[in-house]
Amino acid sequence: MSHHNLFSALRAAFPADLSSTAVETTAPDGTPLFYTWGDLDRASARMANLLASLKLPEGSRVAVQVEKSVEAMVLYLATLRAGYVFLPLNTAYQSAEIEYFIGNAEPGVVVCTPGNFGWVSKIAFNQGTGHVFTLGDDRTGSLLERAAHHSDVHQPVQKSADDLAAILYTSGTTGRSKGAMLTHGNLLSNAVTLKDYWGWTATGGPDGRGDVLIHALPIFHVHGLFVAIHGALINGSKMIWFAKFDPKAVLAAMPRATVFMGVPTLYVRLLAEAGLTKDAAKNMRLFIAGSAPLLIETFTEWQRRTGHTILERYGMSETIMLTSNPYAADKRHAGQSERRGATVGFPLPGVGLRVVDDANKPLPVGEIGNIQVQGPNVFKGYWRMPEKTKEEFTADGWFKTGDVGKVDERDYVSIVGRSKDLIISGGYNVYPAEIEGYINDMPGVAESALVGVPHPDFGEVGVAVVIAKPGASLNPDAIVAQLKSQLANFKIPKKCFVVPELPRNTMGKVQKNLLREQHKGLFA
Ligand code: MCA
Ligand code: AMP
Repeated sequence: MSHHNLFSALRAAFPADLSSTAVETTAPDGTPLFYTWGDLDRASARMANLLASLKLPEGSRVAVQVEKSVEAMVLYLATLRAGYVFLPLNTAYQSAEIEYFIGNAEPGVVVCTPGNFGWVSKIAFNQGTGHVFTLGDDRTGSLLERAAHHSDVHQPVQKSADDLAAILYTSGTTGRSKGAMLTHGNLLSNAVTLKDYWGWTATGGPDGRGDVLIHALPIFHVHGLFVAIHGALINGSKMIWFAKFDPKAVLAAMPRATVFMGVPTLYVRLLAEAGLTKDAAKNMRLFIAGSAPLLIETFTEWQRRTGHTILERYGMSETIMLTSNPYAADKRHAGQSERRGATVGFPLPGVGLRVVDDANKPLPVGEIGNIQVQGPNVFKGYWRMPEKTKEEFTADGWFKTGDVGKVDERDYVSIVGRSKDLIISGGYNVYPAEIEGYINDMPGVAESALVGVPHPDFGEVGVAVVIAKPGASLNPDAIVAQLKSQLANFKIPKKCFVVPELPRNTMGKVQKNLLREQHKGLFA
């Protein structure tokens, strides 16, 4: 390949027969839809030609907040193809959140749902964005109308491995979200590594045409957008595509599929289905979990019910995938092939991982410390935050993950905690500092603390503990109601308490561990 545009690598893996089905899905009205590989190629060419016609400056960002659809994936491919930078946004984000992202990233193009055009376009035009298109989940909107006027042939723009392909916002422990800049080289190297490590096969499988992926995750984060979509495309594998996760629909698709990827909550919800049996899962080759810790109970119960051992892996927005349990015997680690629950496996080929103390000194096997990583998958830095980027790397070039863990004598990595104050709820990250900031701004609030407590469905959820100013009286329901009007729904604390004081250590620091302990049984 003469250039490093990720789209070109994905396109090169499309099967020779472009008339075969690449994606099978259902329209919002229930109509079955089939997209061939040729459809993906032509539709992404049309959109890429539309983007090219806008004459945007090189490196322009295309910010996208739309419902999941195959056209939304095509927009991602078209952005790569046209050489611009894709910036996906969670559909749950509300106006203040969107205003920040658009203000910070200064996209040249914004694509939103038809229903949100009013408020999103106002924010975008106010911040200097030149073009706002709409895209509905039912193939409506100005993006497709405009793209239809363009040619369905397009030559992918030349890109070097170091050129930006995407920016993924990931919240900071203090202050606002940071845009993790991922390059064509980061994404491609990780996709190629995973294709091999997870044993993707282009032949065999249920219809004689290789692996078939059940895609049931949102496409605005690493897991659904990169790991899943790249995984299928770079192997020329068909996807059975769901706009929303529905355990019954996923179960029904298993006999026609071979690979499934999910956050732990999806596995918990599938386990609640009586139809999840060895027979239902007998055509499946591989179940992959990540984005949050998979409880050993879920791992074991899955084994018992389906006969399959979930492969758990670990990654971050800044690094894409870092470690994985083995799919097959791993020669780098004495041929071990065991997928071990409560571990995230081995560093992927090409990824360096070390566990260090607070002075960045590597720790011996089995000792718990800070996880640091390096490799071709590690991002280029935070968008327009050189100082923050510098802080997150050691002087000798290791990225500080903020995760705490250990490597055992068999080389398996386990994550045992986080040094960053972060709650992972159903696979979405909630940064306490952000929510506390909103609560602290409310009239009558002196201070607040948000802590994560165990939850049977979401793994972990946020609980807010609030202190009133002297003389003020606060209503916990009113606090939650106000947060709901300001923030994405998954960030809303599932419970709020107003109490006289917060536990503090001798330095005056709030002891969140005590609050966590106090409330750990709330949802048991
Ligand atoms: C929905 N709700 C949640 C969450 N999702 N609350 C807490 N945490 C959540 N994750 C709440 C809503 O606020 C709402 O509450 C109620 O549940 C129903 O909302 P709905 O949207 O209908 O929920 P759902 O469709 O059942 O969604 C649950 C879900 C979803 C399918 C588990 O959260 C999901 O798709 N999670 C996957 C996230 C993901 O892909 N993460 C990968 C990140 P109310 O009614 O009160 O408003 S990538 C990553 O982390 C790294 C790099 C990696 O390693 O992969
Ligand atoms: P994000 O900011 O969305 O990229 O989330 C990345 C974080 O998710 C990591 O730093 C980990 O804390 C967490 N994570 C991802 N995969 C796993 C896993 N398999 N086990 C535990 N934590 C995980």
